[in-house]
Amino acid sequence: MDPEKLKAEVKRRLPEGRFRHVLRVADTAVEMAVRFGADPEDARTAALLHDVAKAMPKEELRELVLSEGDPAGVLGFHHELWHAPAGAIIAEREFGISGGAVLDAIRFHTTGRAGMGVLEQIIYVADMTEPGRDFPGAEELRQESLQSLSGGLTACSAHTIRYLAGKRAQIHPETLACYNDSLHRKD
Ligand code: DGI
Ligand code: FE
Ligand code: FE
Repeated sequence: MDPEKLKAEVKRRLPEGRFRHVLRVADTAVEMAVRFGADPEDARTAALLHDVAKAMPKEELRELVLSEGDPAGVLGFHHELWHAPAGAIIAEREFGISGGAVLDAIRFHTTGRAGMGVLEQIIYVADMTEPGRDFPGAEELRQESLQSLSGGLTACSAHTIRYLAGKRAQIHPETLACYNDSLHRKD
């Protein structure tokens, strides 16, 4: 789909602030795609759609995820995790996206997972390091991600795990698997 049409359709589905985050993730992901050798147009498409389900009511998200049988097992975890697999389903069914890598990048952008492809890693890291992110430590994550993609992946997943453990939140097994896997990647 033409990026301008895609943007207009995503804008319609999201509050203004969330839409601006999506645009910053797209710019960051395109830059990273050029640097780390992914297709920039796939990076833009995946980034523009990564949070497409973010504003949907919880019950609709549950129904969508259930319609595919919840293969990643997110429904037993915090509902914050549901918009990622739901977004991949919407990207496929409503936006006609068929590239498996783009759909996987959307599907795993919140938890990550072991064995992520380059595009998946880029969307995961770009989401946490886009220039609007101003949580403590965000600048360090940006610096690490400029140096290496696997270093950025380790830094971002470690940050998320610390943050979740700090508030005694449950950590999804794929979030931990993403961190463990990132440690023995080389790029
Ligand atoms: O949608 P965004 O806000 O742009 O970012 P996101 O989709 O990466 O993450 C949404 C939230 O999900 C974020 O606050 C961190 C949280 N999260 C990531 N992994 C886990 C998690 N929350 C729980 N409970 N468990 C996880 O494993
Ligand atoms: Fe998200
Ligand atoms: Fe996001």
